[in-house]
Order: sequence, then structure tokens, then C-alpha cells
Amino acid sequence: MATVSAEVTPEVRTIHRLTAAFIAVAIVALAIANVPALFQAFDRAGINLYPYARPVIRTYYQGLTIHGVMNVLVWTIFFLSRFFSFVTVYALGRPLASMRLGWAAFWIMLAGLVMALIPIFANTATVLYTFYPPLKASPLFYIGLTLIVVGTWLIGWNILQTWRGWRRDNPGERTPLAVFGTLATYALWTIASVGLAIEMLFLLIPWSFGIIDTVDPLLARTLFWFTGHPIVYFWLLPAYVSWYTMVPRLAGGHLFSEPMARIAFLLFVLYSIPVGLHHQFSDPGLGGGIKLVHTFMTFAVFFPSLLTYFNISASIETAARLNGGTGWIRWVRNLPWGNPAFTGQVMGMFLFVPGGIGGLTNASYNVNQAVHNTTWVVGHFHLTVGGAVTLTFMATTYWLIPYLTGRALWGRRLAVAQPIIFFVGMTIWSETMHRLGLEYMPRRTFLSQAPYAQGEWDLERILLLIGGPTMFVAGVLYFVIIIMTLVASRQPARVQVPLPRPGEEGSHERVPKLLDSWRPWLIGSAVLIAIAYLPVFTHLLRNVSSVPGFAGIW
Ligand code: HEM
Ligand SMILES: [Cu+2]
Repeated sequence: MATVSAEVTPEVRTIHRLTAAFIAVAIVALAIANVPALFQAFDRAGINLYPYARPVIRTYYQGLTIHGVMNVLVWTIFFLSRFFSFVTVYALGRPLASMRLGWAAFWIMLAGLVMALIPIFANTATVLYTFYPPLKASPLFYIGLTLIVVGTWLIGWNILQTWRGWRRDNPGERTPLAVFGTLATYALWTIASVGLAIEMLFLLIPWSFGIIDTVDPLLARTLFWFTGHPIVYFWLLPAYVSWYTMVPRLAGGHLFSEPMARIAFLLFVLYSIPVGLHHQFSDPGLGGGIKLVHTFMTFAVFFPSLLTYFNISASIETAARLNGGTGWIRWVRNLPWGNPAFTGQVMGMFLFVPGGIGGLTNASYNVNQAVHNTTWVVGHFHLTVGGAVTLTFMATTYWLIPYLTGRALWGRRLAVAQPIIFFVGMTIWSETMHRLGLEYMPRRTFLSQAPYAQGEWDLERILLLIGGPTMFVAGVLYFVIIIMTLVASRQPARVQVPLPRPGEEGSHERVPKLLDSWRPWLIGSAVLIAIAYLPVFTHLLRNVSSVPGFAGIW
């Protein structure tokens, strides 16, 4: 396997400790989030275990806040922060523009996390990870989350400066695909996160301090979803970068088409943001016409995922055939299934297919009415972020942690089984959640205590009790493997970073200049955002309707 590690300089290696720091926080967050997950799965099945969780978790909704925040805001964001920095440094073969800024970002984010966790565990921020007003949390919660976002901007800036330095030293060369994907992600995230920043700075923080008495829930929600849908691409695109640049390597081949990969990333820059109203189809006060515009934009953002599906499948098949695979299906056997870094990512891809298709259902303006706020939605995002992204992130640590520590992965066969167990549990659990959603089981509800539970749910509830705990076990196995690798592994690791050298990746086609430039795409993105959001915000600001807020209701 061609690698870049042969030329790793001590300067490049400075990224290792920062990487380890981010990963450590991410993995601890995932471990913490795994515990309320089990309580929730039992609750969905009608069994109330919360009395046993006292005094740490006092209510269902506090547990759900811990689960949501730690999984989708902390595990993902801390993980991808290190991922993109590491990938940039390795693909460009040069250190971060500023290690100081890198560490500053880490400490700011960690401080933010601690600030947010204090009220969450004190039950004064039981507002779920979407923190919709009029639910009101302690100011620490909002400030903490804002600091995490500020950290992501600093990281993006550092990556941009690193790339600029490389550009200066390598005029006329095409940006390596991994860095191109990274820059695309930070481009869309930086634009998208402005919505959240405005919501925090002008609405929620002053309101939670009592500087302003009331807040407009609809305006806040709209600002939230301006960021809240594109944030899913912030979580997903690191997985795509890994699938495009590393998975073909791990499989023993190369990427099928690099231009097609670049088109996919650029389409995300164009279409990620003007879609947020697809989370607000049931919100009154926003016009039907503009919701339909967001529906069509959402259909458009499905397209780059189709491209990815095609490109990655073709790459994997090509790799198998290069390694002697033949036949229509038999080639599947010629893939490195014994390598957990490969198997885990493919399991994630399998989960992503039904997840993406379900997303189209959610996005359909009229069909959405049937599934809105039911467990269908929970089934959907567990396949995508909970399944595809989480499994891919876990799988990359199966090469990264041995690489960083020099210790071989402990329990390699267990590490191959782990994503498969997670896959099986998730398939049963999420399929059931989808079906229960069609039977109108509500999400975000303390269901074991709800008087309106339906008899027709009973059979599915048994399936939840099989799927949920199976996922929990796979989660525990993951921590065991990582911790044992850190403390008990004695074998030296023989791992290299599975990244291609600059200019080497893909199908050896020359990449056109248009697919290595930013300006036209960023302008296109701004135009689409204006079409999608100017009418919405003009309307909302003309019709402000504010309410006081509630704290401490759970
Ligand atoms: C052991 C594995 C897991 C189990 C059993 C599990 C279970 C659940 C359940 C039952 C709910 C629904 C609660 C409700 O709607 O009332 C839920 C919500 C949620 N889960 Fe998971 N989950 C797991 C892993 C994950 C992972 C890996 C992620 C993301 C990385 C994730 C992200 C979320 C989010 C964002 C919510 C929504 C929280 C909210 O509505 O405020 N979960 N989970
Ligand atoms: Cu969305």
C-alpha cells in the first residue's frame, strides 16, 4: 500500500498530540451518550428504568438531552475537528499553519463543553439538543455550545491557512482530493453556522441572562435549522472524505473517478444550506410556497450522495477485481474483510443507503405530514449519523489509534465483529422505529408513562428490545477494544496512513480547473441561499411574535 508516512517529518508529527486530544474527548462523549441510549430503548418498549438512574439522570428528557448533545454535537464535532486537521496535514505533507491556534481551538472547545455539561447534569438545561425556545436553559449551556462553534471556525481558518501556504509553494498544482473535500466542508459549515451564531448571540444568550424578556420561537427555530440541516453534512463529509480517499486504498485499489468526487463535494457547497425549512413543514407562519422551494432543493442535495454511492461502489469493485476477484458477485470475497477499518466503513455505507432514501421521504412536503415528529425520524437519523457516520468514525480509529500509539489493535477479530454487531442491532432497531413511526409512535416522549400507548405497538416493542441493547453491546465492545489497545496491547503496530500521495489519487484523469476553484461555487451558494431564505427572514422580521419562556419544567 502506498502511503505518505515514509516522508513524515517531525514537523508534520506535531499534529499527533492534538489529534489524540480531540479523539479522547470524542470517545468519552460517545461512551457517556451510550448509557441513556439504553434507558431510552427500554422506555420505548414500555419499561421505565429511570428510577434506577437517579440521581445522575433525573428525567427521561434530561437523559435525552445528554444522549443528543453528547452524540451529535460532541462525538461528531470533536472527532471531525481532528480528522480534517490530520488529513490536511498528511495530504499536504506540511504542518498546520499554526499549532498554537490548533491548541487554542481545542481548549476553547473543551472549555465550552465543560460549561455546557454543568447545567446539563444539574438538570438546568433539559432542553434537548435542539434547544428550541420557549424552553429555557441556563446561560452556561448556550455560551458553552457557542464556544464549541467558535472553535470549529478557528480550526477551519487554520486549515485554510495551511492550504494557502501549500498553494504558494506549489503553484498550478491541483489540491489533493482529501483537502479539497475538507475545504468544501468548512466552506459550507462556515456559511451555515452563521444562523446558529445569530440565534445564540442575539436571541438565546441575552434572553437566558434576562437582558431581554421574550424571544420569538419561530425566528429562533428558523435560524436553528439554517444551521441545523447543513450541520448534518458537517458530520457526514468527513465520512465521505474517508470513503473517497482511504477506503479505495484499504481495499487495495484506487478511486474510480476523481472529477466525479469533486462534483459531489461542490454540489454540497451549493445545496447544503437552502434546505432548512424541510424541518419546519409543520410550523405555522411560514408560507407553503417557500416550503416547496426547500423541498426541491433538498431533492437536489440527494444527488451528490447518489454520485458517491456509484463512485465508491465502483472503486470497491475495481479493487476486488484487481485483487483477483471474478464473477458477478463472487468478487466480494476478494475484499479485506479481516481489516476492521475496512469492514466498519462498509457496514456504515450499508446503513446509509436506506437512511438516505428515508431522507427523501422526510423531505417530501406532503408525505412529511405522515412521519413528522414520529419515531420514523429517529430511525432515519440513526441510520445516517448514528449509523453511517458513527461506524465510519469508529472504523478510522481502528487504523489511527495503532498508528498514533505504535501499538497493534487489541482483539482484531473482535474489532471486525464489532461493526457487524452494531449493523445488525441498528438494522433491527431502526427498521422498527421507522415502522412504529408509521403507526404514529411519537418521538421525544416519555412513552412508558404515556397513557395513550397503542396495543398495535406491542410486537415492535419486542424488536426494539433486541435491536437497542445489541447496539449498546457493540458500543461497549468498541470502548473495550480501544481501551485494551491503549493499556494491554504489546505487539508493535504496522499501520500506515491510508492516504494517497498528492496527485496520485483517483483515476489519473486530469482534473479541470473549474473543479479546483471556489469562487463560482460560493457565489452560486449565496444566490441559492438568498432565494431560499430572504423571503423567509423578511417575513419573520416583519411579524415578530415573542413569548417569555419556561425553565425547570422537567
Ligand atoms: C446504543 C445505541 C443507540 C441507541 C439504543 C439509541 C437510542 C435512541 C432512542 C430510543 C432515541 C429516541 C428518543 C426519543 O425520541 O424519545 C434516540 C434519540 C437520539 N439519538 Fe440515539 N441511540 C443510539 C446511538 C446513537 C448515536 C450513535 C447517535 C449519533 C451519533 C445518536 C443520536 C441521537 C439523537 C440526535 C437523538 C435525538 C435526541 C432528541 O430528540 O433530542 N444515537 N436514540
Ligand atoms: Cu434535514
